[in-house]
Amino acid sequence: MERVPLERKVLSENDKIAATLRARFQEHGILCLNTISSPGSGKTSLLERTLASLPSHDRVAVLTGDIQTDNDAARLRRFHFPVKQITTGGTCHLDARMIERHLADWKLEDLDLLFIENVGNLVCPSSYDLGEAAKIVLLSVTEGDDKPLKYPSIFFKSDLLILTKTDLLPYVPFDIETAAENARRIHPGIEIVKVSCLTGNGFHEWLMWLGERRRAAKPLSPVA
Ligand SMILES: Nc1nc2c(ncn2[C@@H]2O[C@H](COP(=O)(O)OP(=O)(O)O)[C@@H](O)[C@H]2O)c(=O)[nH]1
Ligand SMILES: [Mg+2]
Repeated sequence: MERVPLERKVLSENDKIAATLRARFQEHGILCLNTISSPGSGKTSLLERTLASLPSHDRVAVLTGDIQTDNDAARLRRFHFPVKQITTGGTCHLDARMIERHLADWKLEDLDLLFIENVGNLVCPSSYDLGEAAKIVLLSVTEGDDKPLKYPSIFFKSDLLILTKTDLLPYVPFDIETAAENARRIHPGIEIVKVSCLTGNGFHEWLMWLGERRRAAKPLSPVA
């Protein structure tokens, strides 16, 4: 019985920090995207291929969360953009304070795009606002097309669903249209792209979505 008020307090404290972060991101015209999925759905792979596609002068950074190891930061640093690992030491999600702390020595005026890779988990990260402009949920074709119905919260809260590992479709009983329908039953307006990080299929659609969101995040420049 004591649990509910305590959870509310933690979440409302998180919401306050997240609101401050969101205001700072907006002030600097930074698009912040929070990527969420089960462990192994391909978050780091998506970010690797995305970073590889961006020009080296692009003002992009990544915060990547895991319970242990800085393996993902090491993978992502190969692309020469600023990357920091957030190691939670057991916590199954990132929270806004972790984001605030790890941003402390980056100059926000040097950034246009911030990717957050959340800890692999389809449940807990959905409750923690990180100040992002949008949550992106990834679901790989090896996880089952029923998952949007089983874990509705994250599908409801995400602007975009990325169905990943589509190169494996010939080998697994996963109906991609059923997965999309299930996601739309939970969140009728959710946008959906289908990608393979192995072959690059669908990357054009993902990069188009990203480009549109980046343009929308920039304040209009004054007309001369
Ligand atoms: N076949 C296939 N494997 C993939 C794809 N994307 C990622 N993987 C593999 O899936 C595993 C987990 O990927 P990773 O990016 O680490 O997932 P994360 O835990 O969500 O960050 C790795 O072995 C990747 O090589 C894909 O599009 N196709
Ligand atoms: Mg990862």
